[in-house]
Amino acid sequence: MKLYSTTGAPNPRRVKIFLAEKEIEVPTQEISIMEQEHKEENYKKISPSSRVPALVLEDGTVILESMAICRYFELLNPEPVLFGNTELEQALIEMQSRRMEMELMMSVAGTFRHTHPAFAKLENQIPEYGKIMKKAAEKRLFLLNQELENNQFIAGPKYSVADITALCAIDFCVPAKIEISENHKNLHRWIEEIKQRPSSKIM
Ligand SMILES: N[C@@H](CCC(=O)N[C@@H](CS)C(=O)NCC(=O)O)C(=O)O
Repeated sequence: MKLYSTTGAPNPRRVKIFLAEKEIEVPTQEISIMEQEHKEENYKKISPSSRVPALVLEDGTVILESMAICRYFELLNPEPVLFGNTELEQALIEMQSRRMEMELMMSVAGTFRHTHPAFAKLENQIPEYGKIMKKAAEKRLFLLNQELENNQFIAGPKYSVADITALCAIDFCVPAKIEISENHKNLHRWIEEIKQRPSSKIM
């Protein structure tokens, strides 16, 4: 089994944090996005759309998509449960995971991809689109702060995979140059708490 991953990139980071929370060790191969290794023919045989992460199993089966990889490990190694136990927990975690990915992570990543000079060689940058994405990210952070008023974690009283996605999106605000307002007290409380977990140090 081998995990193809890029240090610092938010999607592979989600998988690495998930694995750390479960204390699972998987041999990992670094793929440099900046050196465009993900666009080389050998890697495209694994991930035809040139995306990381990718998990290759012993029999050669490839699992793409961070959440599909995480779900695979959740089933192989259920404890600690990160996708929820009861029907309701699972539904709420799925709901928040999708919202954190599609509404927060996508807008932060869109800002970075379309505005960061280092990404100009990899993206057909449209700075106006980058600005729209930045506004969307700021709006979503405002809403997240409200949602955390009555919730310890992103999907309720338990740490879950939704917290992992939110953390990776929020940390990626730094290179994307999106500031998290000091007024977002609930969000800062959550960040402080999540940062105490050893897994959050993984990049
Ligand atoms: N939905 C995919 C997204 C994967 C993705 O976009 N990964 C980024 C790194 S965070 C990537 O491979 N970027 C390469 C590129 O943009 O050329 C997942 O969850 O794994």
